[in-house]
Amino acid sequence: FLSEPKTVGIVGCPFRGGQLRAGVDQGPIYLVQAGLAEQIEDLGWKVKFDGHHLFEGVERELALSRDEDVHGIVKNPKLVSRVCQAVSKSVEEHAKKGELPLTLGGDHSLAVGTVSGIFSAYPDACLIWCDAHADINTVESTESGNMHGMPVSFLLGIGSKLPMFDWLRPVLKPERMVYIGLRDVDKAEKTILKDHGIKAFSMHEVDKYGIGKVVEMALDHVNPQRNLPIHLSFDVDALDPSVAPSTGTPVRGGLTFREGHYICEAICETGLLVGLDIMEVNPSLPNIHDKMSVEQTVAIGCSLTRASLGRNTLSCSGSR
Ligand code: B3U
Ligand code: MN
Ligand code: MN
Repeated sequence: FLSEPKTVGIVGCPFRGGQLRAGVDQGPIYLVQAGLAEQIEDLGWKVKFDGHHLFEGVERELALSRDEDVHGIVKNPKLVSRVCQAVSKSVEEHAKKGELPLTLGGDHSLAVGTVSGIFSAYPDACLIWCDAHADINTVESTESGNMHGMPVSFLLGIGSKLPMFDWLRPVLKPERMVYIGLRDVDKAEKTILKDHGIKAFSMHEVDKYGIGKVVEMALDHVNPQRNLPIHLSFDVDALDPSVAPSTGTPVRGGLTFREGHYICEAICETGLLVGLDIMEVNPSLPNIHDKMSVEQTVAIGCSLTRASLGRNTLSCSGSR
């Protein structure tokens, strides 16, 4: 699916409007500062990166948004919509040029943009969502009102539509996606998953079958012939907090370092990866003084990316 020379387009998204904690907007800046672009080049890719997205007026709007940008209990819907529309366009443009868009978050509400952008370029794509959370709350079911807990329902077109998301087509079908790593799913989300028959491999299945079998079963579900383009949306909180501590909503009992990397390597090996998100790296958590945690989490964001793009030719022989 990708053109030669193989090119990654970095879409840096310093955005935090889908949740309440400050700092997650610094994630992409830290990842790039850690040398991510050079690391990808070292793997033999051409890298396009002309600076992080400038979401103009975001800070001002976040300050205002407390009273003005709300829809019921949903927080910042206008802002999230505007940012996601810009991200969608940028991801779609990269994808249509045969480049692989790598989106650096930022909070996971951004995936409304990344996934819609990828599916505009590749309507038959499938989605692998690695996360502790299902992020599938609807406008009706959300208890927090935080949009990073809702992107999947928006992409599927379930729940009531918000007027500011007029631009968004429900590009995703329930059978075209699969989760890995779930362990903190709201009651209402469980009902949604069940009602829509969405396949999920929670940590229980990772323990039961091992990560190798889980990834194989996940791919068998969304990509049985191994011929469809894959988008991987990786929330670093899928990993155990001992591995990736600097994230806004850590949940214990997560993926080990190797399990997380194995998922990326196995997807890389298919040669079908067309889009990648590395989300929810928050360098100002758990606290600003905890430098080791931040370095460790940023380093993991980089190494998951390398694993997805072919850490070395031994572990990745994908040719497409
Ligand atoms: N399901 C909860 C919690 C949550 C979802 N995603 C994250 N946290 N990171 C919610 O707010 O919708
Ligand atoms: Mn998430
Ligand atoms: Mn999460």
